[in-house]
Amino acid sequence: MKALYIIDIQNDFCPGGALAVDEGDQIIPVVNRLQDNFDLIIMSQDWHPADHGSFAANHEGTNPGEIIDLHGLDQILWPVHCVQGSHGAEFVEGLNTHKVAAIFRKGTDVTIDSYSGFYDNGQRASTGAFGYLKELEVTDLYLVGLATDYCVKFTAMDGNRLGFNTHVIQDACRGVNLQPGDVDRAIEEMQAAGIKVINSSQLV
Ligand code: VGL
Ligand code: ZN
Repeated sequence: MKALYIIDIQNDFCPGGALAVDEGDQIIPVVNRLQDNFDLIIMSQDWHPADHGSFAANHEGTNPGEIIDLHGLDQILWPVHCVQGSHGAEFVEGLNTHKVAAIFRKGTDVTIDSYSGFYDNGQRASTGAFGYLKELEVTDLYLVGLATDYCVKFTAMDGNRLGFNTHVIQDACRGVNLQPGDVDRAIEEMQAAGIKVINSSQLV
């Protein structure tokens, strides 16, 4: 059984949003087309309380992009984004969500960030996605969405470690590139771990 996991295709990660990813909106037609290949589709949603510890605005004298120690973990500070109930946290309007069976929210604990759609950055709390996919006997995991060098990469690394035959569909992802080359390095890191980085044309 194979599953498609759509990562964080939310307004704040698209052009005009608070943490806009370059060309983030361009993956939407690709992701919509891809969905025909899957009988099981799930999504993640970055879903932060307004006082979340990953927001620079919540740490006096800091700016987005700086790294702080957040309860023992290195934390990159971000602009305020994907606040629970806000427009920025909503899925992008053009994204087809009719076939989506479940949505897993992450980043809800103010004390820790959560890039992966499986576990928080301390690998402590689970989103529930692993148990859900396991129960449905999913063996093959396909990932698309935003952002390649953060949430897609962390979800792929966890999925791979959890034993799924993990694929990242590269042309259905875009990255932040906080430092030039971050996306290329993320792709290399995923491939080195045994994750298959493919193109959507290899599916359809
Ligand atoms: C993400 C930074 C902060 C992502 C989420 O979805 O890749 N990146 N929160
Ligand atoms: Zn976030």
